[in-house]
Amino acid sequence: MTIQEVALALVADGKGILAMDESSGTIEKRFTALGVESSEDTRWSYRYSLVSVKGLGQFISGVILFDETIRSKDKQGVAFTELLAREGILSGIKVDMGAKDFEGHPGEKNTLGLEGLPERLKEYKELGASFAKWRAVITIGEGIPTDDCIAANATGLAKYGKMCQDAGIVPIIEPEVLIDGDHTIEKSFEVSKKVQEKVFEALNVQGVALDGMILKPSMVISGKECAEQATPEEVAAQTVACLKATVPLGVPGCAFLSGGQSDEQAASHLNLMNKNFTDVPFKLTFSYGRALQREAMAAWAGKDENQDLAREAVLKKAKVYSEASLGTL
Ligand code: 5MM
Repeated sequence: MTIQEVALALVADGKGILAMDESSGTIEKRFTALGVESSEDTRWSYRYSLVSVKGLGQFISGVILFDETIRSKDKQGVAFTELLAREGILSGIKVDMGAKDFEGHPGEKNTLGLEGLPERLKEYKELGASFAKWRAVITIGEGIPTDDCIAANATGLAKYGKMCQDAGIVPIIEPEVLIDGDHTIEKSFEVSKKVQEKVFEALNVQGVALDGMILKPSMVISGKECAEQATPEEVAAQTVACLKATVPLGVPGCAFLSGGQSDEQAASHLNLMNKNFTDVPFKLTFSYGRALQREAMAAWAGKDENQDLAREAVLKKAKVYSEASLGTL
């Protein structure tokens, strides 16, 4: 498949992406919250359940894996990527090395991982990856984000994007504006718009082909601690307005992250966008991590015998978000 075909397939009607690319630290945090130890065995048990769901391919176009998982196999020696392929699901890989403290800029992060990336991409392609993901993190707070932080993260995303396309891999470009803080939805709009504009400027400078990439944005939403929370209709309207103002023609689609929203919010916001705005020139779908996995992980609860419960839970959630991506929920 060409990168253009992969990008289109990722945002095919009624389909979205399952993000299960938690780094070692993040998966440990999630397991610990359930009282489960994070070991190679427990991670395998949980993640095996997610890649072996019969019927998942009806709702999920691609799954983002972590380095450990893209190398994993089932008990018969079949690679996880092959199990996914049998369901018609594309495999993706997280390639950033994490958001690190941005020197000289207290409270801000810059995502690293460009060093040696072309070699890693080559290996991941051989392992079955057709797309990749890199997440940049922007925090809203007193005097932040700074222009320096936005520029550094936009450049990182764009350089990663170009390296991916040169390797025949579709880059998912993820500039996450965090929901943490007491900012208003207006502030979220202002920052998201600026960040997305700078990201597309940087993508242009690096020569990233717009039809061979997917944007993974956060929604325009009130900060978690904001006293006055915007309504779901406002979130949908502001998010669509922001993307229409920043996403150039040619980008096949945007696949949102859930970013700490509840499952219900993640479903209703996406549904309202697709129901109320039918003139958007690109697809609006999901690339959820927590909103797809929360119930599945709780159902699994560290026990192999609960794998079927995890499978049922993730399938159920995938169907809900699939309907939301069509605006028919
Ligand atoms: C699944 O988590 C991904 C990796 O995060 P870390 O590098 O922090 O371990 C993360 O990038 C995820 O893909 C996105 O944030 C979307 O997940 P949510 O939970 O926000 O929908």
